Amino acid sequence: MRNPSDIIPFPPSTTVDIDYWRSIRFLRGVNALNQLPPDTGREVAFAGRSNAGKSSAINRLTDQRGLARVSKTPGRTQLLNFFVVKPERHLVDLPGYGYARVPDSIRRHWGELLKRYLHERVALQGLVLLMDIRHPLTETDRQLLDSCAARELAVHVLLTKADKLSRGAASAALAQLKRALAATYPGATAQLFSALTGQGINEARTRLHDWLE
Ligand SMILES: Nc1nc2c(ncn2[C@@H]2O[C@H](COP(=O)(O)OP(=O)(O)OP(=O)(O)O)[C@@H](O)[C@H]2O)c(=O)[nH]1
Ligand SMILES: [Mg+2]
Repeated sequence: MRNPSDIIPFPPSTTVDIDYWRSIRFLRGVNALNQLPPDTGREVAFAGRSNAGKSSAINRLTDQRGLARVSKTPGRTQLLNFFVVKPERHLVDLPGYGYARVPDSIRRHWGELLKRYLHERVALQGLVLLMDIRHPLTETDRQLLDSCAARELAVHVLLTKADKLSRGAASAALAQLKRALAATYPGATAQLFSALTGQGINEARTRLHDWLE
């Protein structure tokens, strides 16, 4: 028989000092593979459709308002933006996909850059895939998940803008997504997130910290 004193609690991310997140700094924007920082250490990338809330999530997670640029205009993040957590530890804000008004030539350039980064980057430990809770698991999301599955890259989904739905509807959307992931991408995990209210921030930080450290 187990008794409560047998249970060793898993240390929550709140044990990680807030300064760990606040000290994160912008390194540089990259628009060609030869501009990437050396492929050493560990990094975590943020991906998702344009406007899904990648930059907002990075700002919230790092507790820094203006670290990543947020815009009402989709397609704002046009580079692989690298942030330094500490030496040999990076976060990467990837250009959003699925934005119609980007010229074809530029879209192809980003598509190729993104694909090669995801396939070849050795330092990449995990992908945070952001999906607007009102439009989850689009065709492009699935393509990205397929790329990750092909190299057995760990994926954690943030269902963003959870504040846009009632609690009940948000929970239902999460349950539905988890069922869909279990069927096609077992191993991928998912949670609710809101950059507006801070919902899900500790859970997301715990995952990031596990990957980085
Ligand atoms: N209500 C609400 N709005 C959000 C949330 N996160 C982001 N937004 C809004 O959604 C819009 C897009 O956010 P961004 O963080 O710039 O999205 P992105 O994924 O970085 O977009 P790209 O850089 O274009 O790929 C902005 O108007 C944000 O204010 C959220 O959790 N709740
Ligand atoms: Mg952005």
